[in-house]
Amino acid sequence: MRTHVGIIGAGPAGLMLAHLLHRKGIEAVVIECRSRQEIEKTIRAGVLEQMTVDLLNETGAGERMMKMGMFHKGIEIRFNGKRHRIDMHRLTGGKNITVYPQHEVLKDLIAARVKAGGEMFFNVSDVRLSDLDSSEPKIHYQNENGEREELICDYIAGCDGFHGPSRQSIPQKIRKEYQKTYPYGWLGILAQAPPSAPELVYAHHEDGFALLSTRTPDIQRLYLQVNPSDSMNDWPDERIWEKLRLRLSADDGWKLIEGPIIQKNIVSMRSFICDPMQYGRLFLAGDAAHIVPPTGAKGLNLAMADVQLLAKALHDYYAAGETERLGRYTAACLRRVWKAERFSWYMTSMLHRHHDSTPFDYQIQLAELDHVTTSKAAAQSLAENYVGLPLELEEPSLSII
Ligand code: RFL
Ligand code: PHB
Repeated sequence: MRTHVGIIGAGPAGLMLAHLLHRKGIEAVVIECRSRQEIEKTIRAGVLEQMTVDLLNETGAGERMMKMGMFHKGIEIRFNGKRHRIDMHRLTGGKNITVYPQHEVLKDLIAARVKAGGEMFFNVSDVRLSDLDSSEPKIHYQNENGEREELICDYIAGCDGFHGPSRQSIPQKIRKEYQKTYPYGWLGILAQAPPSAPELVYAHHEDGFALLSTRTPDIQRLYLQVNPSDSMNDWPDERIWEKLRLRLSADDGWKLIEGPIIQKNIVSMRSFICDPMQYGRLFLAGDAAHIVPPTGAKGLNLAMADVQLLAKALHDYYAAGETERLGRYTAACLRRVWKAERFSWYMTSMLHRHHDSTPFDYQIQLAELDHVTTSKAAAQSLAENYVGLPLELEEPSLSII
């Protein structure tokens, strides 16, 4: 089989890339190791930046999001029993965030791909990449019937997440990897209960971090800081509610609305960057190239930003034989990715409880929380990062603030 762009992975990065390429008349084949059904029900991200929302709308995939999504103009930061609202809309000149679950975005993008008649193969296995530094890079895999396939491409997009084979296909001596693992995990739950608050609440408490998010008018999404080595057996439902009540408590009598827990899992927290994001004719996008801890709500949004740049660069090549933008892909992505890494690390450090921190460190952390909730400049910086930094397609020759 032959195609222009072989895409490994049907997550946000792979599916959005296929969608953008189709709209530019560039042929692509998507291969995915999981089933469509599994992809469409895996619970992950919830927060979309304005730029992601605009991209879905501009490319005709935003209709359900505009009906079902929840548009938030601010977030709340809670600590020492006090509630502080960051008015992102006002602080950023009118930008919002949208809460719309990742698996719903994936349903919309899969539906768009099916409608476009684009090729997409689920349940593949044993995926390998070869000839990356030639003009005919190849993807070898086993299809869902157990037959070996070879996909000959002009370019390969490695959109296969953190554990996929694409990044590992870049020779180790060329890859520089930066990483940080955090000494805590997040226990995430879905609870059948109406929203306890109109906006997201990020709570710092001496006992640990908690986050109140939402999904639908009847379902809440909540997270708790836990030990990364904890298992679900350590967290019976009653213990989860007890900790959520404690960590989200406020002096003004605010009440957490509780309900049956319908899903729960624990994820680890890490920051990771692979530089370069390109080798020969392989281009990495999304979690395959970089991971952020979820506190800044940036992972899916970064994946969407990468593939916008990649689609534009591939369009330059197919429309005009121009490869300059493909050559600048790593630099263009990583400049913004590092800023999102910084912000995600900042939110994580500011909001979690570090059990080995000294009393001095802890007071500094509280001072940071106090500063960001009382200084307009600090709140504005948080807001502009949270709603998403602009996607700079060109390198500025002169920066003026
Ligand atoms: P994905 O979503 O991991 O998709 C990769 C796809 O590749 C497939 N794959 C393979 N396919 C073929 N062959 C192989 N050998 C393959 N190996 C893997 C996988 O099955 C999968 O379908 O990566 P992508 O597209 O880069 O998207 C990244 C996002 O999924 C991720 O960054 C976000 O979920 C992160 N994230 C959040 N991001 C946000 O922007 N806003 C949020 O509010 C937010 N909240 C979160 C999050 C991630 C979380 N977890 C679970 C880590 C909250 C949580 C709890
Ligand atoms: C979510 O709703 O899943 C969510 C919200 C905010 C975050 C991370 C995840 O920072």
